[in-house]
Amino acid sequence: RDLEKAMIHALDHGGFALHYQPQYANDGRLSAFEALLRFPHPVMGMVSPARLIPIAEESQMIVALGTWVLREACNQSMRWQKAGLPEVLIAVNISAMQFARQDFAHHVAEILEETGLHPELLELELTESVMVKDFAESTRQLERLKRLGVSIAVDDFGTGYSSLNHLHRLPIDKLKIDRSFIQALSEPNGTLPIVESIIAMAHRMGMCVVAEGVETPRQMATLREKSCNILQGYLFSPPVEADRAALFLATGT
Ligand code: G
Ligand code: G
Ligand code: MN
Ligand code: NA
Repeated sequence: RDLEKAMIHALDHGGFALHYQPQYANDGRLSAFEALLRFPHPVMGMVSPARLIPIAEESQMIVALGTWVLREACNQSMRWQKAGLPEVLIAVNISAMQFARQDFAHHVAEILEETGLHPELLELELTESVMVKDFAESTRQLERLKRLGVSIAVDDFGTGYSSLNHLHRLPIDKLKIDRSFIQALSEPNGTLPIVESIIAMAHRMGMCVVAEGVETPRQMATLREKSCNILQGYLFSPPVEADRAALFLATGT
């Protein structure tokens, strides 16, 4: 495949990039950045990670690419710190195949050590299905990660098959409500009851809640009123380059 070849080349030649989308606390303060993979292809234009990740998983390239993403996100965070900017949490998406590897936690530890990033400043985003696939093994993996001091977020929450019975036994810090629930928030017979329930449940379990895909002031107002902890979406900012992100950091907004 042409795209696969281009990706292998890009991995060796600095052809990938990360963009950063800000997340804001309920009070409006900048709370984190989610790192998102970008592949500017000379002919195909920007290729979406939704296409890249499956190709990388099929070809085993995902391990090398995932390593690059983690290391680059950690290095970027350190560059911001060294430029005198305030510390900020950085969230990195982890694919099923990365998480399934026995040595994944060890690998994260190595990257933290190599880059010098404090583990408290790193968050790993995993989907529900990834977490509950092999429940016993996932539990061990998550516990190893928690021992390092990194935090764990469930990405696209509400769209998977996971039973709550499984989820409540895992060491999870945050639920990210899938954007499909946020988009239908204000519709008649919409998702407000579901979103309210997720927030209440998460809080009772001591978890923090992030709303993904917030696009309108009305969604923002509702989510704030319902005590959703963190908001992310185009209303605030799309994913941006590191230099733009630094400006957000400098002002705290
Ligand atoms: O950024 P965008 O909306 O195009 O992302 C599309 C999908 O790709 C999202 O589900 C997102 O979680 C995923 N994605 C983006 N960057 C990464 C990455 O670095 N690693 C993994 N595994 N998935 C990513
Ligand atoms: O699956 P995940 O939550 O990791 O997907 C993140 C992707 O969602 C980002 O790559 C970004 O491009 C996209 N995204 C971020 N904010 C919004 C939004 O407000 N609306 C929509 N439709 N997509 C968004
Ligand atoms: Mn995500
Ligand atoms: Na995702």
